[in-house]
Amino acid sequence: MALGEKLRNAVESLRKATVFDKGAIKEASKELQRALISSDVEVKLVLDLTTHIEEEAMSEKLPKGLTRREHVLKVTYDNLVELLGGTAKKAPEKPKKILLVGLFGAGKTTTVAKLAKYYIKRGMKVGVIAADTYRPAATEQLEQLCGKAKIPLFGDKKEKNASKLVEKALKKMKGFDLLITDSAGRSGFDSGLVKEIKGINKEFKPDEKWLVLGADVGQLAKKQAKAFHEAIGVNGVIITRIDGSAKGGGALAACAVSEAPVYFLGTGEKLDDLQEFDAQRYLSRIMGYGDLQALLEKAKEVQEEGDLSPEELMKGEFNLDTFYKQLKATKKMGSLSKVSEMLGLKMQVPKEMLDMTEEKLDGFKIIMDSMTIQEKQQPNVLNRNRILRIAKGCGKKEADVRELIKSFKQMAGMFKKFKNIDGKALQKKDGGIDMQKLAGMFGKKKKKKFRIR
Ligand SMILES: Nc1nc2c(ncn2[C@@H]2O[C@H](COP(=O)(O)OP(=O)(O)O)[C@@H](O)[C@H]2O)c(=O)[nH]1
Ligand SMILES: [Mg+2]
Repeated sequence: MALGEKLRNAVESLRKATVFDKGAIKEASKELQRALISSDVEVKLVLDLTTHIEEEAMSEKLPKGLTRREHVLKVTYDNLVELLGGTAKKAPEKPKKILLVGLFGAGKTTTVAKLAKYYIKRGMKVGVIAADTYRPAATEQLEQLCGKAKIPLFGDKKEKNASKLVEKALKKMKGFDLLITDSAGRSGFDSGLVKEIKGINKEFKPDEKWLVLGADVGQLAKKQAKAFHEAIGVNGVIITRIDGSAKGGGALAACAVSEAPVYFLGTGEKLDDLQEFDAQRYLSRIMGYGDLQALLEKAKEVQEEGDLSPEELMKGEFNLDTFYKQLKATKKMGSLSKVSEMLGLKMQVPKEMLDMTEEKLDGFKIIMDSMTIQEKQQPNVLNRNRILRIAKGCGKKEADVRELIKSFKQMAGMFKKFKNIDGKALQKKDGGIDMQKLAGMFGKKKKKKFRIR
């Protein structure tokens, strides 16, 4: 199972949970530990991470505007982002010379061609140097990859000395914005390799020295990053085969602790299978969570709302909060159907609302938890963008959110009529309607006021 799926499963139980007590969080944290350890993330890092999450998740005070559920999810997400590299440095936009190094089979040669295409797409004139003189077929492999994409290449199959080859290449390859050099690997890090890449480094003088790692190295990435860094001063990392490896998490976390910025991920064998890496985007994508993004957006909107005064917000009077409280209160008294009959209101209340189940009400609550205060107080701000964000945030469908809004509007229409009688007098402290009072009033007036025309 790939990292994404494991993390998704682990967090899924958190997403679905309705209680967020210590036990539930401990349980989820254990699942997260299993997912990360089986992704080959170093055990110490995993334990640190889950301790953090547990502590923060149970914090006494919730951040403004977030429910406990949202808070726990956000804490988990933030900590995972940190583990996998945080908001690390972005790959340079206009590098001049890139040298790729790494062991056999890491994905260097493929990545040289991928990178060339990537920068060509960004308007640069890119050339490639085939400096793997160790493996006879290496130049041919690069020729094939570059041929397809018409990428200019310098190779010399007869030259056995890598630094001499680079020297020749630099004389030939003039007028390029960017040159990318491929280099040979070994099955393990050894002195022959060090000598060779040091030679290339001296001749080529690259500003960018990037280590290519296959995701399957897992936590060993740390050791490799250290060794290559000591040899030539690596300043970037590319992790390939993230698509097929179960150990991608371990490799990413290891690079994060080594403070080696991961610039790109290789996600397949084709030249376009190269992605800029950003821990935040990566996580929200692999975990399948549009809703994490939605959550962050909500947190932002809540912050912006911080400037609105509560009085201003309360102007709406009948809002989603009061709507929910009323429904809840009415439910307590028995079915809405019965209550409205008692009030002589039955014909006025839409059928869907009469049949409102406890379950539906709970669903409404979950949707409302994903709304900001302003959205609940002034539902007219709910445009399509917000509706989509809310739906993602609570894992419901857009139609569910719209249903809540529709029911609310229907009730609001009725509420206007209540108000015409004496709405204020009926409002209880908790925002609900004083049903007894209302019933009393309707006892006298119901026939006249609410006759069906
Ligand atoms: N699935 C997948 N395969 C890759 C990726 N990058 C490289 N490969 C494959 O890995 C193998 C080794 O790649 P190569 O570029 O020759 O590695 P090198 O020895 O470091 O030059 C080749 O079969 C590539 O097609 C990737 O991101 N995903
Ligand atoms: Mg190669």
